[in-house]
Amino acid sequence: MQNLLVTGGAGFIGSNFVRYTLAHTDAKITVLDNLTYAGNLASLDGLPTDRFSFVKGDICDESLVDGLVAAHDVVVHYAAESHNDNSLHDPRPFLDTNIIGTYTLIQAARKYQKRFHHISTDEVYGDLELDDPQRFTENTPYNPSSPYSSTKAGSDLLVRAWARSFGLQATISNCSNNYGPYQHVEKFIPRQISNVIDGIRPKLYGNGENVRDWIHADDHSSAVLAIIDRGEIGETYLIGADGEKNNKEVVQLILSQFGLVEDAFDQVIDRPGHDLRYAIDSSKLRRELGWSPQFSNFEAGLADTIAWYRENEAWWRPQKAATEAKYQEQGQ
Ligand code: NAD
Ligand code: TDX
Repeated sequence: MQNLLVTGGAGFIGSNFVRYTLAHTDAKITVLDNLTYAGNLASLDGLPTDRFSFVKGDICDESLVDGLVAAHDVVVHYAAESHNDNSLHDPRPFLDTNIIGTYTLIQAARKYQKRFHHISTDEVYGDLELDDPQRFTENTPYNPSSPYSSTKAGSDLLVRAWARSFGLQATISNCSNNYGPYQHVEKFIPRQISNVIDGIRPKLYGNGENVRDWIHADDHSSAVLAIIDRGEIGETYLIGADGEKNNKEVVQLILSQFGLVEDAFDQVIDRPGHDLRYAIDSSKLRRELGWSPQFSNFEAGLADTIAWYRENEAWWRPQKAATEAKYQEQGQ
């Protein structure tokens, strides 16, 4: 297979893709990541040195990006500022990394005529009513709500424009909420698991009716590999595993897996502009590329994830106190 340049490969989903791809293909991978608070080299421990290397650097650094893109066959672009709550308090890094960083990468991919895969989110489509029978498809109009999702939407549109105007050899995927090991404790599921481990009650924003469409990170990675391998240039693919659950149900599943009563959670201040529901129709990806998810049982995947956080406290412990202090300041 080929030489892949994976941006953001020290983050949650990027590191999953790196491990998954090294295990399932013979590709060589270089990770480009500037190790923000969300990047963690420990997520890439133990990978084969003859097939994997790491470069610490910023995707906005034109000369660094130019040299790296020139030296690889495919760019897989995961790097982003990824947390909605952070984007509501300090949007600027989201514009820099998500917009200017993507621009810098596609300029280089255009110059050297490299295959480019852009990782994005279902949040670009806005949200759905709880009882809406429609789910998001590749044709749903963009309608992002937060600084995070609007910068991701902007980055998608840049990639589309570069494909149309400059012939960039690009594909885009928009995936739903991922869960699994190595996710930062700022995010919903690891925050609640690590809270319960620490004897803190889980914190539910608002009434907990908001629905997210959960997919295991391994299934996201297998879908991205399928798109790189046999996706059609210029196309967008939605990735999802029919995993809709409301936040209260997820908290109650976590509590029950710890043997705690199901109302042992706190309701805290709601997120401003909080999207109500995401739901993905991934039939294009399944039909055209023959992809299907391997994790069909959310409870079982969640149990594995809980076991991982119990066994790998050394991985998340250094981030926990500062993350909770920040939430406490915000009343969350
Ligand atoms: P994450 O925050 O865990 O990881 C982001 C990584 O990018 C970190 O390693 C960070 O150090 C790196 N990074 C940030 N700014 C950078 C810069 N300027 N230069 C180089 N590296 C930089 O995020 P994640 O949850 O793994 O998300 C990865 C991608 O997947 C993002 O593009 C996100 O929008 C997308 N996505 C995430 C989800 C989800 O549920 N987490 C769902 C759909 C799509
Ligand atoms: O403590 C919490 N309590 C709570 O009720 C936190 C941290 C979150 N929530 C709610 C907000 C959301 O409805 O849980 C849901 C999930 O929250 P996040 O983990 O922050 O994810 P979300 O905002 O849905 O965005 C995620 O999925 C899409 C990723 O962070 C994005 O990067 C991805 O694009």
